[in-house]
Amino acid sequence: MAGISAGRGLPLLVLGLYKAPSGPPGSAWRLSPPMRLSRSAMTKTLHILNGPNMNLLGSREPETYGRASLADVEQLCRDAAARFGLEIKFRQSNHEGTLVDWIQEAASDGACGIVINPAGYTTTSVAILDAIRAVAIPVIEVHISNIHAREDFRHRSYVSRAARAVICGFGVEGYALAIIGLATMVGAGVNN
Ligand code: DHK
Repeated sequence: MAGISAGRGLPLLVLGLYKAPSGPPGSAWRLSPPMRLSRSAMTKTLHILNGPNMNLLGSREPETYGRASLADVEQLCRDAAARFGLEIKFRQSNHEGTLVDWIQEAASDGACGIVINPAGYTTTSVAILDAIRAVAIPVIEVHISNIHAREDFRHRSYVSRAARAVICGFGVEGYALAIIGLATMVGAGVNN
């Protein structure tokens, strides 16, 4: 059951994301920061984004990431979200810019939240941090492993500076925990 659509395809002016200049001619056009949709414009779709190498889950370093495949994680997320009457859009990319595009798309689609495992981009991507800051929807950062018990370079996350919450070390179950937390944050009721 989706809410009112965010009006994808409509000019930003119609969506109310742009403010016309009120000053004298030549004054700059302003973007109303950040991209904000009213609660009624939010859909019941949660976007779940996975970063580089997550496509190899199940065969990749199983002692660290376990044996569940990404398809297993998708099913786990679908089941967890369904308990709150939420749909999911589940995606993975090895490319930073694609992840940035998907964060922006989640906002323009009126997603009620994003769960992201930025994987290797966690500790390097200012672009992903900026994208999260540019959208007004709650973002939960998830890591399968306990990044703080691992190498030092994994400890400092750019994404954590903008995420509403961070979950790590619970294995793939962390995705379900993130969905429960996010559903609670956005006030979705339990279905069963
Ligand atoms: C996954 C990765 O690919 C690593 O780069 C992160 C994270 C940890 C995870 O635990 O899910 O450091």
